[in-house]
Amino acid sequence: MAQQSPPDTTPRLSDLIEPTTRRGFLANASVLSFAIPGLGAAIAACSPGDGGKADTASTAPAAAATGQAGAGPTLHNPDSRLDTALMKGGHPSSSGAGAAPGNVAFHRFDPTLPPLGPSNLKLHWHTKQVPIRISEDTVVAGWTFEGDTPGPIVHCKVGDTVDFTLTNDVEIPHSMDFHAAQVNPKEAFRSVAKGQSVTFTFKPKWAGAFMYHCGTSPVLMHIGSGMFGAIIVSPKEPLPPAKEFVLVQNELYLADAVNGIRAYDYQKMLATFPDLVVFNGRPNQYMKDPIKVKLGDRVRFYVVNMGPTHACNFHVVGEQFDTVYLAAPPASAIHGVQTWAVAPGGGMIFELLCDVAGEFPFVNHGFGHGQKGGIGILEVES
Ligand SMILES: [Cu+2]
Repeated sequence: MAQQSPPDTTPRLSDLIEPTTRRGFLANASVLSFAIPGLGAAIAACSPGDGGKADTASTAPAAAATGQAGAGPTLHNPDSRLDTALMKGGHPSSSGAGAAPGNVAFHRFDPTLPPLGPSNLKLHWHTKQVPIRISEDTVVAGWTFEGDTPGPIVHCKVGDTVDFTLTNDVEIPHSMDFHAAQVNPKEAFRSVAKGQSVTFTFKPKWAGAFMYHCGTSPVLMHIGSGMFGAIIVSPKEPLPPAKEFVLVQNELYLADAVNGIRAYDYQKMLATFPDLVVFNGRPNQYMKDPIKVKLGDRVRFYVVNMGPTHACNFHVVGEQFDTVYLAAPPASAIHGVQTWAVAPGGGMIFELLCDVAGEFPFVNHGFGHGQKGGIGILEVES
């Protein structure tokens, strides 16, 4: 496919993922900021009233097209004029999170479901580009909500009011899509440019374990670069008491390290062959630091699969789920389950009674993926 010449200052995805050029780009991107040269102007050029999206599209090959031989420029979400795919010069990669990786500390992502808050939940989040240490030897260039991947765990109940504002602090347009919401997506889930905010309100109608994510085009890139998390909606009538944990699975597709930081690799995302498959953003983190409960506890796992592409075939070695809620609890329960696949973009609730002490691995039983980091330990202490 014929490639257009890149503009003078704005990096394109196809350039950024080519190692030599990416190195050059990273060298140019100051360690003091995540600024991507030219993108500010590009966003401004794409803003509403700039003369029409057709012009923008004609000069900006959609990022996805760069990864698909023979595909022409494609608007993935033409109703959202600020979408990344419409930015002049094409789509950036997640490179540019240019802090010194040695200073980035690892932290275990706490899987504990936070307690319910007020029935009128007000959230004001910011998008941030930050380096995240996901293991001893790997720092990724994260695109995040609130500075981590996954983003914060939200916990509310059916009928609560969630009043949400997203402010975009970075050059790249972003947005928010809550799967627990029933709203007009063109309005509520629209992309916002740097310095702008979007606010919307919703009342979850159904209980369950839901995904949230950035829906800016190309969605694959934004989910694949870490912009996601879980919103847990409890039913009005509480479920039986349990130790409750949230496990978010996602795949990571990473470029080679440049200056100690690995960017997410969009071409690899398209190829769907992940480097890592992880729970709560970090490979094997609950192997080293297990999730601990007591003998006799009921454990409830809210398993939400961010994908972006593969299933989470959830299983606990040495245990059986006495209850799995396929959809809204409590009506959707099935019983006596060994393994169940949670689809990308989906969530399910898995319960077991810890009536045997020991160390129980919880895994993605699609073991090609379990082996890549989708495994942890549930430790039942007597
Ligand atoms: Cu985004």
